[in-house]
Formats: sequence, C-alpha cells, structure tokens
Amino acid sequence: MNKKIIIPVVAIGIIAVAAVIAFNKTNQAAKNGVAANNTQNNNVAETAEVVAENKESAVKEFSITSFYDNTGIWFSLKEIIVNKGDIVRIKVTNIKGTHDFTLDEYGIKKMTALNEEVVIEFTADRVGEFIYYCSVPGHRQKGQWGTLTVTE
Ligand SMILES: [Cu+2]
Repeated sequence: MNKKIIIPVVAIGIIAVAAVIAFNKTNQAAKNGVAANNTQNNNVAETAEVVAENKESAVKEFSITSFYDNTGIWFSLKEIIVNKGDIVRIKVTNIKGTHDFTLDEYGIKKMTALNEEVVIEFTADRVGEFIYYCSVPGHRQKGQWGTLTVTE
C-alpha cells in the first residue's frame, strides 16, 4: 500500500473508534437517566401508598381477663380479628392466678400482675393466624390461648 491510501484509512479508523466510544457514553447516560426516573417514580408511588394506609388504619381495642376456674385456665376472649395495618390495643386484666400475655410472632411477652390492667399495643403488620397464650408452664395446655387473625 502506498502512503496516500494508508493515511485516510487510519483516519477513518480513528473516527470510527471515537464514534463508537461517544455513542456508548451517550447510551449509558440515557440508561442512567431512565433508571433514575424509575427510582424517583417508585418512591413517589410508595409514599402515596403509605399515606393511604395511614388513613385506613384504625385502632381496634379489646379487653381480656385472665383467670382460672375448675374447668381450666383461660383468656376471656378466644378470638381477635383485625385488618392489616390496624393498631391493636389489648387490655389484659388478670383477675385470678399468675399469668402473662405472649404473642411470639409480634415479639410480645408481658406479665400481667393481679388486678392490674396491662395495655398491649402493636400494629398488625403481619397477615395470618397467630396464637396468643400464657407462657406460664401448663397454662396454654389447659386452655389459656386464643387466635389473632390479621386479614389483608
Ligand atoms: Cu396463665
């Protein structure tokens, strides 16, 4: 090859490489831009959802007594049903014996001293059926438990 041909070929090669690099950079920037926009939109959507949930969440209050009789050991309330997101307030009064209130899935375990109202409060953020019970040995087996149902 003579020099007259080689120089233009090299020049075209350099221009081609430069064009590819420039195109890739532009493309990457565009992709990043789209990703950033998506993230932003997701955040806006999540915020709106939380506001909507807060508006719906209600305080659901229940009163329970703990006691024993000649048939067993009991919570006076065997079933609690709430909606997801509700604030659940359970007032437990132990009127006979030694008891606590335990709800493992929500990390709750509270002693209930005799004749004192103990207030247990939590947000029902987990859907499902959960057993609340007294963890004093033998009490759950003798009947001191109930079902918390959290529906979607
Ligand atoms: Cu008990």
